[in-house]
Amino acid sequence: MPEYQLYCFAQSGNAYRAALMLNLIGADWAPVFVDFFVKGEQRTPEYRTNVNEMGEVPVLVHGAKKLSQSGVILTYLAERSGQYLPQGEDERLEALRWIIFDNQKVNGFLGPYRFLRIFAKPPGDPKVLAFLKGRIDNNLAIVDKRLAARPFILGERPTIADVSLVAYLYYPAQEFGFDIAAEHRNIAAWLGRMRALPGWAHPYDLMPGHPMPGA
Ligand SMILES: N[C@@H](CCC(=O)N[C@@H](CS)C(=O)NCC(=O)O)C(=O)O
Repeated sequence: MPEYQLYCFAQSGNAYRAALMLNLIGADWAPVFVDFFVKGEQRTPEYRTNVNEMGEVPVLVHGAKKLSQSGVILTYLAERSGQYLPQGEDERLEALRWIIFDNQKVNGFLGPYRFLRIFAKPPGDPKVLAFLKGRIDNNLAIVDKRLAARPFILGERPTIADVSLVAYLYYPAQEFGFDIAAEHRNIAAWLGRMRALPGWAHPYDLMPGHPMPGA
């Protein structure tokens, strides 16, 4: 059995953070498919009792440990492997600051926006989508500005702050209805730098469930 198991599915950018990190550190891991779209498995009482009381992916299993929240998983893997690890108190706090901003305001809006656009039946209310799009544009611009002055979020080296922030950014532009890389040149260059890291793989190649049945 592989050392790590990751509950995930291909369309989840939240899970991609953890899957990508496992690949980047060269971990021995295997995905455990969660049928989010057809069975809503993450909402079942069994899942909430046995896997994650929060009813979410990703969940990382490592021996007796079962971790959820991608920021926690990234921290755990960075500390265990010594890779993508922020160094010293200032960097640790800075990484946490960007991971929280990402979870709440960057990919935290981008994920639901894409979900409401292409997966929800019926699709989301246009007013809700317009609200989210305004926040997304604003927050991506903040990340783009940050990356104008440095190659990675904390500086010269990639850390878990970068692995967190790429969550939804490699999914195809047509899934969002706008092209993030074309609209944000510094983000585009940074996504290229992240893509060049040994172990990088696209979310649709890394996690099971793509294409969706019937798609
Ligand atoms: N902040 C969490 C977000 C996790 C999350 O929202 N995952 C979604 C899938 S992309 C989920 O499982 N949602 C449960 C549901 O909608 O029922 C993290 O970073 O791990």
